Amino acid sequence: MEIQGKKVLVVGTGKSGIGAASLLAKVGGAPVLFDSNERLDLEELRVRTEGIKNLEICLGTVPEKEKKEIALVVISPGVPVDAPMLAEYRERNVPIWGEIELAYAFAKGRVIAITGTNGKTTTTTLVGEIMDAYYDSVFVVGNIGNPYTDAALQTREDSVTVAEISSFQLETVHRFRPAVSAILNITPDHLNRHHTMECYVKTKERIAGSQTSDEVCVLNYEDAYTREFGKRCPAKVIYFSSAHKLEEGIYLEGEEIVLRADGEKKKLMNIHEMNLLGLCNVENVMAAIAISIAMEVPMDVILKTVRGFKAVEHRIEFVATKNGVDFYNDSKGTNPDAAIWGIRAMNKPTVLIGGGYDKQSEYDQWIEAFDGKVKALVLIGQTREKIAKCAKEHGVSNVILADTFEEAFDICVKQSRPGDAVLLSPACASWGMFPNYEVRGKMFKELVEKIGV
Ligand code: UMA
Repeated sequence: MEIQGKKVLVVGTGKSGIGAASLLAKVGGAPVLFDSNERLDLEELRVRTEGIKNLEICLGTVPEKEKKEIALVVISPGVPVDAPMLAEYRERNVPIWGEIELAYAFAKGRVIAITGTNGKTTTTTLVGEIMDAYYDSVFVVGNIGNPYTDAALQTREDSVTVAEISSFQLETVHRFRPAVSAILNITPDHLNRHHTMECYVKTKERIAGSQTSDEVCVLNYEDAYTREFGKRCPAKVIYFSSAHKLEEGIYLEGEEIVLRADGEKKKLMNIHEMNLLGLCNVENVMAAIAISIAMEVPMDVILKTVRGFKAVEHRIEFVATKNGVDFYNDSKGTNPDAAIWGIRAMNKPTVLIGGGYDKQSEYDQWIEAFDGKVKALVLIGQTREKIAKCAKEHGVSNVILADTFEEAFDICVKQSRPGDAVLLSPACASWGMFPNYEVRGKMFKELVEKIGV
């Protein structure tokens, strides 16, 4: 689509909206930056968008005169594709793109796109490091926190862009066609946004929607949804598995990660050579190896990078030992499934902080995974009563409600004894108490640092 001289409505004034407006201005479009929150500070927004030429900004509503001139709408990930404000543009057949689609339309080189309910950030970061060890021009973008639109115009024909892609971003991709895609797993999450599990699964599958047999899709053989998708995926499928010996693909045999290709079996590495905890990370590493093989990176480069790779911040991250108690920050455990991996990785009596924003999740499986390890469950946020009720139904007796994050932390310190662990792994998003999970995790780490000072 020709953008030159066209008016483009960019919805959302967060990182993605500003990145999209900036790209559009650079390629000769006329961006109109809009946010439905009319209470935003316009002056502050003008400062944040200072370098963007001829930018119009509207808050609250788009003026009628402006609406008629809009030739394209670009939405931020936080804007649902069924948002009522988009209906009139859809009726007029104005295309609605996500910022990923926009960035892709102007980017060069090959793209690796990684999605999944859990493990995306760790896998994206690891793949980014592997690509960086072998290729000259590498960009790591997307849901990880760097909008793709910020990097798109810097990419070259020989660039590799490693993109963490959320289901929110996949609602609005159309021609987006990665050289290698990956779906790590699909478990219930964001059902308030996608409404049904079926809809959530279909949205995830869009990552490979434009791929052909010339491209590759890496899938988890142990996840019923992704295994099934492999049968009808348009790309060439490479499976990884933590429980089955595959005829072709990468799998775990005892403690060894094994590659089987063209009938030949090769041991790649022992899982104790990794600096990462838990079976979920073994899966992330297997996916990263499969992606890197598809990107033609030599095996010695791949394995050297995997061996040197450390945990991503906020994902089962060891913070410190204070007074004999180990503190772990798993703020990225923003849904029950992610938090299951968090508690499974603990091998000591654990005081656990849970609760936060209500995404209408069910907590039974998470609480079942406590497996007698949780000596106290300290709950915060919108979901605290719902989780407390569920925990009591599952026989967890020591459940304590706190009003603030600081209060929850103090309770954890009082409840723990030398030899215990304190784990922040809330099974909920941070929204409502914090702007994002990073701020929540950083506050946890600051509170740990202050113990005994
Ligand atoms: N807004 C509207 N109309 C709406 C909804 C929102 O105008 O209907 C406005 C809000 O008032 C706000 C702005 O949109 O001013 C926020 O946009 P956004 O929520 O898309 O936030 P960004 O700062 O652009 O961040 C987004 C991703 N946010 C979400 O998906 C909610 C970030 O993922 C991502 O890092 C960033 O783009 C860069 O690509 C965060 C996230 O929580 C980390 N992701 C979810 C997750 O990982 O579970 C999917």
